[in-house]
Amino acid sequence: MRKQVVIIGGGPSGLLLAKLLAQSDIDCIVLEKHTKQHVLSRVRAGILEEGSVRLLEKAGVSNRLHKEGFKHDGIFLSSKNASFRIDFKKLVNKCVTVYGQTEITADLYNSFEKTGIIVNSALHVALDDLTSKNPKVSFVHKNQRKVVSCDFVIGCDGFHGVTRQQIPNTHCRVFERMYPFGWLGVLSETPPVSNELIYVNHENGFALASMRNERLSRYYIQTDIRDSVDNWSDQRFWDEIRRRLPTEAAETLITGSSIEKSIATLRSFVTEPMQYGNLFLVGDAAHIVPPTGAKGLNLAFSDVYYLHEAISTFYENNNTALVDQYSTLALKRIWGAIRFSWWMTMNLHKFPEQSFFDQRIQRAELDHLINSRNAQINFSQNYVGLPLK
Ligand code: FAS
Ligand code: PHB
Repeated sequence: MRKQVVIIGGGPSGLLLAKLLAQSDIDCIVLEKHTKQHVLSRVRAGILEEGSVRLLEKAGVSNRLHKEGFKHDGIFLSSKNASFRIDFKKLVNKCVTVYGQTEITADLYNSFEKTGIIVNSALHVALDDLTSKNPKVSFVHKNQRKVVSCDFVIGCDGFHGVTRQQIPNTHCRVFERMYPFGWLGVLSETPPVSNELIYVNHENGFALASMRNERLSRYYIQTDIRDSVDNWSDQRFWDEIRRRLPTEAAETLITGSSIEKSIATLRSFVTEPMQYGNLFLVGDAAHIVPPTGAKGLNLAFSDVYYLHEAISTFYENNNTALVDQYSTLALKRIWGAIRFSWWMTMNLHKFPEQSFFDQRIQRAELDHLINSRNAQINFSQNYVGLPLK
């Protein structure tokens, strides 16, 4: 088989890139190791920056998003039971949209129906000749081994995928920080406790009240890094998040059975560069942020924006400038989001063995944000999404 572009990974970044490339009449294929049902069973991100919404509109998959998504003009920060609202609309005239990653992935899958572009259950993907002009990707599908030669191989296979491993250690450098705690996330068919997100810095640890729609709530609490979902009955979870939420929210919290419950580890991770020969890394395959800043999915989409621009320019004008510059361009914005996600994580969580000095610095950081309009403008610019250009 011959394709212009082979994309490894049928998560949100792989599907969105394939959609945009197909719109540019670029012949591509997506190789996803799991079934569509498995991919759509994941519950992950919930917040879209304006740039991500524009990109989904450009891809022609934003109808349901505009019908069912919720625009949010601000968020609440709560510490020592006092809540403070940061008004993005007033400060930077922008907003974010609440619309689950699961729904985005479903909208993208549905837009590919019967095109044959997405191959699910594509197993044992292997890459060869990445530094040649004719890289090859082999995989097993329905017990048949297939080989695709192409111009570009795109790694959209997430943090645990195979593509990042193809870059020799001599050609890349990893920057990583693990955080000494996890996030226990619960999805429940209950009305959200607030009409905007509440981020909580509490003496027991971080908490976040979010949502998917008027009937579906998403909550998170910071847990010990060694904790297990088995230790958390629904009742224990609701009792703890009620302790951490500000009084008014705690008193109006409506609880119910969890329909999804999982613990995610938190890390900051970047691999540089994000390309090797004709292999290009996108999204979680290249970088990971702690979900505190709601950046993971949005960063994956900004990589898609840069790479689609680069590849479509290459085929239109036989110009490799943007392709050669992809990693440099993408990393500038990535490090801005890595910094913001790190800052939010460092100042909203309880760190084991935190010194009194560090506790006071956390308080001083939050006080500065609450008392400085410039700090709120800077916070808002980061939360709604840094410019793509
Ligand atoms: P993904 O990991 O979504 O997709 C990669 C795809 O590649 C998967 O479908 C996988 O099956 C496939 N794949 C892997 N190896 C393969 C192989 N060898 N061959 C073929 N296919 C292969 N972000 C937020 O903004 N907010 C959040 O609250 C949030 N919560 C998260 C919770 C969890 C538990 C996790 C893991 C991530 C969370 N994220 C969150 C980040 C998340 O949303 C990612 O940023 C987003 O999924 C990135 O999308 P992709 O880069 O497409 O990677
Ligand atoms: C979510 O709704 O899943 C969510 C929202 C904001 C975050 C992280 C997760 O920072």
